[in-house]
Amino acid sequence: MAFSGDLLAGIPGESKEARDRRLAWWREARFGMFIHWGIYSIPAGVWKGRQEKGKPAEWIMNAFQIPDAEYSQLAKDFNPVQFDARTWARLAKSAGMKYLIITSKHHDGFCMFDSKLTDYNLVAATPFRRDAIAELAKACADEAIHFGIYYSQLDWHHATRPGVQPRIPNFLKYMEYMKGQLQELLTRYGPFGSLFFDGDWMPQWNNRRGREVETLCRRLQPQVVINDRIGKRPLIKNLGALLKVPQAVSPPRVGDYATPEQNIPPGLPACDWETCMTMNDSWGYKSFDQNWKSTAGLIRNLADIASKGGNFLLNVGPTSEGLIPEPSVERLREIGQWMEVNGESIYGTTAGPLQNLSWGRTTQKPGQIFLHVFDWPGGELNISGLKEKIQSACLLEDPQRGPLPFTTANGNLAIKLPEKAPNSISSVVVLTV
Ligand code: H79
Repeated sequence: MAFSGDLLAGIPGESKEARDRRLAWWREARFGMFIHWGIYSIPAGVWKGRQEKGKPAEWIMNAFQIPDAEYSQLAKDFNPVQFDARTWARLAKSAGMKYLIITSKHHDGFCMFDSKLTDYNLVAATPFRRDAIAELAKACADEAIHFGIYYSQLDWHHATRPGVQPRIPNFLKYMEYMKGQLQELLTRYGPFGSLFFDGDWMPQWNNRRGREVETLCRRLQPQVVINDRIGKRPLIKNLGALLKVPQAVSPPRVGDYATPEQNIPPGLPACDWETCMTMNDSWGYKSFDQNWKSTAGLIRNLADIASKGGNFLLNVGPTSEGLIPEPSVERLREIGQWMEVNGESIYGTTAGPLQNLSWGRTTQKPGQIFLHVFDWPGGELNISGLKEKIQSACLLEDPQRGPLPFTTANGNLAIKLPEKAPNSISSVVVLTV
């Protein structure tokens, strides 16, 4: 496809109605699992006795400037015999996650699927000899979880050295390789929910090349949802990931949705977006990183993100044995318990009518407003600024959904609450309007 003129988000020429239909499941989902898994899970952040404290585990090749000829030997030791795709898909499901995205190829260039275009893959180069992408695609289909893959266009296996901004010789040939691999993925593994590209900051990437790859992907799977890193984002969005500080979110130039990384936007974005985030400080498994976020923090992040109309893609980094670390499993189970009771305040909601609240967050659906109360006031919750006329109020934690008494006066809503918070992390009051 020839490239000309302004780039718009989504598919050029696609109607709003068609786009809304295509993204409907994704907007409804609100919560997904990210999986960073590759041969970097063997060193797990330690190389020749030295711990890498700054960069995440999947960046070890770059962190220690390991030559590809040396790094690629890790494949011979990759044998995750404990890997069970069904267990991972069920764990995501039990956490209340509706989609799952796994690394098919990270920056190191190692392919986690049975690619015919390189032997540097899980089936040809490891004693494991199984196709993890195929097994997960099947498990997700069985568990009714939307399946997606991460694909890094940055590739140190093809670059001259594992740089932050590497150069890939003969880039046109590499483009054909990438497109060939995406063709393999999009034709052999069933329907994909979404595609997560990464590495758009590399000097050789640009919007025209992004459009070219996007066009191929959409020709093969017209319904697929694609992230903004298929295009070339402005530098500031990359810096947000690096500094982990909130960055304003703006509509993608190419692709369907924006991807703040390790941060939640400060305001209310006017486009589809998804925050991806780690539970500790690394995406890939890092043996010594115990800086785990609390379950409360993660649940409040989910509510915060939903209150601004975004999705939460929460990461796990399985070990080289094929196991999701216990601290992650524990948090996912606890989030699942909260979602079991309070999920309707998250799924299918849009950004809340009230923003910048001191005590919590709000989300909404037609006819309902959800008040996510983080700091329980005890006795009474006072809210001003709601335009809607309130018909009733109750707590999602209350199985009987008994009505909470409330009064309205001068645009102020006062809801009578039990003294003690029903949930110490976030108790949700649902208002019928
Ligand atoms: O896969 C995970 C990370 O490995 C990957 N994205 C998530 C999902 C990631 N790698 N790096 N980063 C995220 C942030 C890095 C930003 C930088 Fe830059 C790229 C720092 C240096 C190069 C952009 C360009 C900011 C400064 C220059």
